[in-house]
Amino acid sequence: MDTTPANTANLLRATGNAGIDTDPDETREWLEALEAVVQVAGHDRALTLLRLLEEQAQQRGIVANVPPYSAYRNTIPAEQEGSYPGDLAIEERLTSIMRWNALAMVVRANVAYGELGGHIGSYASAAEIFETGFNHFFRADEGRGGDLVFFQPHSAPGVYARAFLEGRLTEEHLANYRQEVGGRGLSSYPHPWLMPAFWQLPTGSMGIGPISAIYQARFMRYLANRGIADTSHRRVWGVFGDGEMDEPESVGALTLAARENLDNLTFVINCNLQRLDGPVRGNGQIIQELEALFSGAGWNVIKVLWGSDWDKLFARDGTHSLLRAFAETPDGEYQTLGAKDGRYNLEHFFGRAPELRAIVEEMSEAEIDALRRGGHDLRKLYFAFRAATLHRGRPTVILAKTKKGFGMGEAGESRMTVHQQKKLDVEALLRFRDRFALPIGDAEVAALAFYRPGNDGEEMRYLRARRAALGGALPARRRSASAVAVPVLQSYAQFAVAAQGKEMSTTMAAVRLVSALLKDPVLGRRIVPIVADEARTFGMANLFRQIGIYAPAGQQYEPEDAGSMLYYREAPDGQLLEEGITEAGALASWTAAATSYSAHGQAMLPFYIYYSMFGFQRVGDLIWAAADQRARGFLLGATAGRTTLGGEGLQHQDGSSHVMAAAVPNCRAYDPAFACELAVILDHGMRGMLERQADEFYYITVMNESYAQPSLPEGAAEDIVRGMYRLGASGTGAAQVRLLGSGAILREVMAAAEMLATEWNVRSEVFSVTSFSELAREARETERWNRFHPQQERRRSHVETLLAGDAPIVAATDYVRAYPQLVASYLRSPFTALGTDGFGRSDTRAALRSFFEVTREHVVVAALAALSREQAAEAIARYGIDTECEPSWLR
Ligand SMILES: Cc1ncc(C[n+]2csc(CCOP(=O)(O)OP(=O)(O)O)c2C)c(N)n1
Repeated sequence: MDTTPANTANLLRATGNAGIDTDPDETREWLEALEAVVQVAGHDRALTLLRLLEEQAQQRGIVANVPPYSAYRNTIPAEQEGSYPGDLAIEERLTSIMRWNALAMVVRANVAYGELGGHIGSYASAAEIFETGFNHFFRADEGRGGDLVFFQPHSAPGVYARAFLEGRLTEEHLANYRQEVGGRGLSSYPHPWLMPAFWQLPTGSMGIGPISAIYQARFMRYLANRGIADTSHRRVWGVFGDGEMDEPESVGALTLAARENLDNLTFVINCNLQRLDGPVRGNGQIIQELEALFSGAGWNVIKVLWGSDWDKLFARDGTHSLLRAFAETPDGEYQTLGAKDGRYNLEHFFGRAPELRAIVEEMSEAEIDALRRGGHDLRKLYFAFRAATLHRGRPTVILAKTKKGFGMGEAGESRMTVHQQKKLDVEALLRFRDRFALPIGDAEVAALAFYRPGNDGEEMRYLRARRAALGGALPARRRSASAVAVPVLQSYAQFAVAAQGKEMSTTMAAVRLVSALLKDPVLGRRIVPIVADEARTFGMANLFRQIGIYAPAGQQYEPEDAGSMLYYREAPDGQLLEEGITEAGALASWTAAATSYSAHGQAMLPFYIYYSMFGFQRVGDLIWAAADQRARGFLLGATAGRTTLGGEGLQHQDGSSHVMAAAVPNCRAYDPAFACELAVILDHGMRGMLERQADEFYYITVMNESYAQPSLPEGAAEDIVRGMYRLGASGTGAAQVRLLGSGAILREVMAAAEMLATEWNVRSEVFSVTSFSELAREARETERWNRFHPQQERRRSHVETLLAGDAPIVAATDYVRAYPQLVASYLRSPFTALGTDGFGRSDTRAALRSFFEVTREHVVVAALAALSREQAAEAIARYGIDTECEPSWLR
């Protein structure tokens, strides 16, 4: 090693430590001493000395201010690479074919329709990364469950291009890219809902992929530690964009992955230095920033920055001039260099200093132009992937430096606008063909013909052999798992279905139901209770002891409450996932468990119980992705409603989640008032998801208000599931008014019915609405059927059947009015909705219900207002209702 002062100064500059060496001669002595130790006693001895020195320096209070990243070069030195196990020439040719078909797919769709969108530049930058995975690492099912790969969403055309070559997709499929409506089309991004036998993991919303990959890898370990499935040979791969890493979800769970030693997880970040509008870090270096971030979070970091042809340049560079120049080049400039030709690079990069120019003295401009970044070098990528799979104890991130739009030349390579580039003229296509030496004629290029080499040719044989060696095709999605028997309701839910007026809250009932199900010999071990630091809040502390908290490292401390009955028990086979304060993490965990039937062939039943306000509103996009992924499980929103949580105030009181849940097509949402309703819904949901393999999930809100619970009315179960059942009537004769009550406000409505009968001589019928969204869904379907079948006998929806006739309807809920109004347009009668529009606030339940005008008195006034103005005026006066105050949503 060159230890001259000039060189050490260069090295310090290259690593961001310029100007700190005040005594170069002394520096040299130290460096020579180190060099001598390495020569004589070896690496280990040198390392020991360095550690001891560091320890002593720290004792002396000397703390080094070392940049949290390494020099701007490949982590794996060329001499450690070894021999390549594949055929590089064939793989290069295959990669070029993938590139062409992916590009043709996008350009075709846009030539034909001009409005379908799609991306060329991203896959162009990621092709070698994908192909390295496909040819050497991504293991498919093999009957034991394969790897799970989160693909960068807008690089989907590359995955389709490969599936086309593999014979899994036809030319017709490719021609129908982004035209899904007529069938036989291909989704824009990975969408299991729309391509259920193909895509496993939805990644279209940036940030969801990275956090989901981490919790998926964690869930694999959970399954293994609990003895449910052997996942030891399986990995989770995630190919993500460098721009995508700015999403909070992308980085929010990195430390969990390191803390739980997830060496079954590899991220490959495609660092093409660009995102959509421009550079990811024009004035900085995203790769160095990501290295600092990931290594700080405890990950193993492998940088793949320079291709093999740079190795000889580094070998010639005795003065670290390359590293120095790299360190001084911001990403914005790398992008410009990437967009320009060899001459420009010679002048503007190598021309910066004589020693830099000397390194490339013998090279032509064309050779300089052909220098590749590491992420486009199959060989460099292979050794990085391999090192990741061999690394033990920590997850690995591979930071692969690429060029956005690689190979697109002037039509896109490293251009600011490349992300939006969807059309290429014939000249550009021909240049692309030539650039990658594709055996496609001019006419075929102009026609954007897809290319598949002969079935018996070298490429196709290689492609098939590689995938056969890796267990088959990927991605491929399993659609079902063995059914899990659900116990009969009476065996575990008697306390709820025959409650006989016993007081409890529905949250308490939910916890009791789950606790009882946990004891079921078949289903019990498949239940995955999940909390985000709210187990005590929801009365679940008994589960700590009963089933244990999942902690792969066990419990290496004596818990403070060790002597108590319900002590905080952590165990490697703990069943409860205690996620801490991360709703996003908890939801990602829930999704991993809720899709385990598909990803692992093991049906699990997750119950994630959380503050309902921090669900659909806070992590709604993760819920949307779970829906896309055909999740099966329960989300328990506690606490229901805007007035039930009393003192908690504005940001905690939920009056809107049911409106959002109603818009998720496969989410079945309920707001039950009674424990018996809850039990029936739970039973129905479990049977659907676990026995009938229905791709739906349940959102159920439960509340913390304790009151007398009735037994399940005879024959009500079916209607409870459909969304509404008749509770009874007050007064005699035909009802003059129908009262609908839901969730926390049902009891106010029941009381109002009594008041109407006794105080106003008005007969009313009362209905418990367990789900306005389910009622609306069926009513919508019925309405549509009737519209399209005008000459057939009219059908009636459930809500229409129960609410036939003209008597006015008053519906009251603890949610915003838009929730009950979901059904209003399907009914003939006048419909008044009472709800909790506006910001929540702290106060008692009674005060809040009065504020939002959902008390029994308000229900009475609303009912009377629909019947008789005089009586309404009288009731307003009698109940002292302030009619001149501002409405709740303006206060
Ligand atoms: C949550 C979210 N926000 C915005 C987008 C739109 N979008 C799609 S790709 C993209 C840029 C991605 O950049 P990067 O991650 O660097 O990947 P590249 O395409 O450069 O490889 C954006 C903003 C999205 N898909 N998801």
